[in-house]
Amino acid sequence: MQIACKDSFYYRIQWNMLDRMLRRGMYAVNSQEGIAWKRPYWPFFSILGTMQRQIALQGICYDSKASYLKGAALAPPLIRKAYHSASSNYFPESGTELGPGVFNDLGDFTIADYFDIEQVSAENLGKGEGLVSLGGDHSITYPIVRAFHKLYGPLQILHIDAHADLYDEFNGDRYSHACPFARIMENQLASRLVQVGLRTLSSHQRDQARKYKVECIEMKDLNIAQLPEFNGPIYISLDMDALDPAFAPGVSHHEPGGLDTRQLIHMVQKLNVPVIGADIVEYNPLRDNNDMTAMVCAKLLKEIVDKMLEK
Ligand SMILES: [Mn+2]
Repeated sequence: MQIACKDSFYYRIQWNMLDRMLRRGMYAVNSQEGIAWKRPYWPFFSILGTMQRQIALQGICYDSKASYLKGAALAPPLIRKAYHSASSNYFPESGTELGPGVFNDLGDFTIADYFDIEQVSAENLGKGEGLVSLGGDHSITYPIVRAFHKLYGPLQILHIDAHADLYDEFNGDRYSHACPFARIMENQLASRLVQVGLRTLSSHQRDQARKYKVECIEMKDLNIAQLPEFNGPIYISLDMDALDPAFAPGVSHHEPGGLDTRQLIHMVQKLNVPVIGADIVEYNPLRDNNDMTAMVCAKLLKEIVDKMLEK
């Protein structure tokens, strides 16, 4: 293993890994080939070192920044219920079983103040190999990404959504669910932002996308076989309204002409870089039919977690 130059993304990520490995009972030794990881003989640490890899999971029950309809705050327990439902199983399509033990499930957090989301996420970020957040309206992504940025530096972000969420302000609120990616780019929290599934770009948002050099892939131009390649670890922000309302009716903003579920799964499966975190947002149970959209969220959660554990 090579130690990358200081302040680089890989430098930060390697020291984060060092911390994790020490906690799991592994320790690092310097050798001529670089740093090698050893597991102590002491059986207790050996057992710890072979424990199942876990992804930290948090539910953010928050929809105060939703501009049109409330309800997304009710989503996290329903996505969990769908994930564990007897109607399916714990196997993503790769065939690796992802049972309940794959999560360090930290439960659902009721948020009083918007900025508490960063604190909660920062505390939970160290409790697994990556952190997945179940939302909540899309405003939660900005404070979550702030927490990631503190640990990893600027992130590459894959944002899948019908909307660019790049408004400088919306209805007088700079932290509206229509604004998180303007705040992320303005504060230089992302080294790259790729948006897929867009079909609602306003003139202002086109200007914002140009200003912040956002790579927008609109639905009208989408070629699912030719998506941008990333060159390092990424964070995925998945707004369920990226899907066509026919596939995910349980969202606040029905925007026709969207992705189908297969395209979205394909997009996740084809990623060939590590995924260090993700959020699944804007599921609104009050608009759902027979928990169909909860099951789509659970399916995507399974595929994303599979991808996170792949590398
Ligand atoms: Mn959206």
